[in-house]
Amino acid sequence: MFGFLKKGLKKTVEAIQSTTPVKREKIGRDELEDLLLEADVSYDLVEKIVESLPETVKRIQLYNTLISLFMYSAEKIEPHGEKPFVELIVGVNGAGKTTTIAKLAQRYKSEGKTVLLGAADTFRAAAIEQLKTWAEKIDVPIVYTKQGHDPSAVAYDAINSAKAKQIDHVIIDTAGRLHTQTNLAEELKKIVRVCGKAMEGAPHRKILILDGTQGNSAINQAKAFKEMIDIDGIIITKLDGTAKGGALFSIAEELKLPIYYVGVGEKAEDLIPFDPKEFVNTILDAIFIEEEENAVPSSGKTHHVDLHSLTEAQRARLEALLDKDGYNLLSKHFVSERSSGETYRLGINENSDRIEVLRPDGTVLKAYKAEDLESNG
Ligand SMILES: Nc1nc2c(ncn2[C@@H]2O[C@H](COP(=O)(O)OP(=O)(O)OP(=O)(O)O)[C@@H](O)[C@H]2O)c(=O)[nH]1
Ligand SMILES: [Mg+2]
Repeated sequence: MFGFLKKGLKKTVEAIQSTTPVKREKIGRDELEDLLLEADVSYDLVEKIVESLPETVKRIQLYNTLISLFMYSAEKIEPHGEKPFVELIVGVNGAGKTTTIAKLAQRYKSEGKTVLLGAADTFRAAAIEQLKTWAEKIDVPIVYTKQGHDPSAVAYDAINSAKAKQIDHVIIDTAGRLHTQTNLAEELKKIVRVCGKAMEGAPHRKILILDGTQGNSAINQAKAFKEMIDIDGIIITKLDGTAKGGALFSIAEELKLPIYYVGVGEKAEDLIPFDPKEFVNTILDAIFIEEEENAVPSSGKTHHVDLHSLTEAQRARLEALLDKDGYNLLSKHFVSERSSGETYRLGINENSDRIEVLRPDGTVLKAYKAEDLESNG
């Protein structure tokens, strides 16, 4: 598995190494800034990242900062209960929707699950044909209709057919573009509604497919889809063909959505579950000589809470304290103030053993004692 993502990130790693040809134990902040920009991490996020780091940065420090950007990747929706588990696939033209559907189907099949596809991109005849070809190739049933017919009807029939046959997974393709954006929004909303009529709770996951070669420019597009229908998570395609892998940091941070998988090629097996740790370590391996290191575990006592390795309960407690004071926890390193919309850095003061909300100039806005995270009240 590890080599697989490494292959997908080859171009991104090369871009980083062109900026930083020699691996080292520590890296200067300016150089770090350059290489993050080179990997297509958005400018704003690069600023936030380096702001939270010392003049010279060690691997573990950068690891902790980068990994915290993926905190939303922990929230996964898995199949449970009634069959089928319905997934609706959306995204702009050419993002890789149809190919990704084939990859997902292949994956579920290899896990011993049954799959049915719904060809609800009825806008283009070629789209239906393309999905049919994939269905034949990986040998799964497909529900489709003629070009121009109602895509919601396809979704409805696909779910009902799967219910009757006790099929585990339904994956529904959709059009990336219609005559207008409003048409597209209305159509997607209708498909979602109709899925819910065919089966309560469906679609269980609404997945947005983003073209990785677009880097950061995919973010605005993603926001548009998020407004149309409530997206649950993202799959990023074509990571193999781009040096813009760093955009995943900005995508995760901006959209606050989990990244389920990444596409690393055109074949049905070229889809890998996104593992934030592996992703961050692959990037760090291009910069640092040190071997993979994980966050230092907290001692478990109230003495010294390491912000980077808070337990679930501690994090929830910190979140509640911040919430009460008008802050939203964005990641382990950043909070935003609800009233002003300002973003502040979160840090641990090793001397006073307090967790602090810091202004850009380093002055303390608010502080929480480490032991407060241990109490229940
Ligand atoms: N290299 C590479 N190519 C990919 C990947 N995913 C998709 N593609 C290619 O991207 C192109 C577009 O993929 P499609 O799956 O047809 O995209 P789509 O979103 O369904 O497009 P429309 O149906 O036109 O909206 C195809 O040539 C795919 O082979 C990937 O992970 N890596
Ligand atoms: Mg398609």
